Amino acid sequence: MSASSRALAALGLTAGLVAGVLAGCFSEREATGPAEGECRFPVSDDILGSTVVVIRRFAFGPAEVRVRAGDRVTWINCDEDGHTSTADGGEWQSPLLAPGEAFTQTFDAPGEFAYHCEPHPFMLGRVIVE
Ligand SMILES: [Cu+2]
Repeated sequence: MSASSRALAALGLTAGLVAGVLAGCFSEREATGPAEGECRFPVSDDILGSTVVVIRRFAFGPAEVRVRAGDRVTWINCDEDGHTSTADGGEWQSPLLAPGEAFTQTFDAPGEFAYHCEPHPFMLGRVIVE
């Protein structure tokens, strides 16, 4: 392994921990919350500063997040299947996220937004913008 690829691996681990910690901050401390440490994402401006929703085991975690107007929410797909973040009311639509892909949406106006996963309509979530 070259020095540069080792550096990239270390960066990926750090990003995974950042995402895990962020997700943990917003979880309800349930035993079923997203596990940490397995999912690695590159550090990006989109993820840093976002409220992170982890997609894992066909569920959004946490299923409900509260943000302030102007904030960003980033969904990261830590699952082994493709998923979307699709607003029930059409306010946003992510592409089909492959494992390891992320999608960021900025919420400018207050409101409550229910969303689901298009291929798996039983996957439900909610973003509350205050
Ligand atoms: Cu899905």
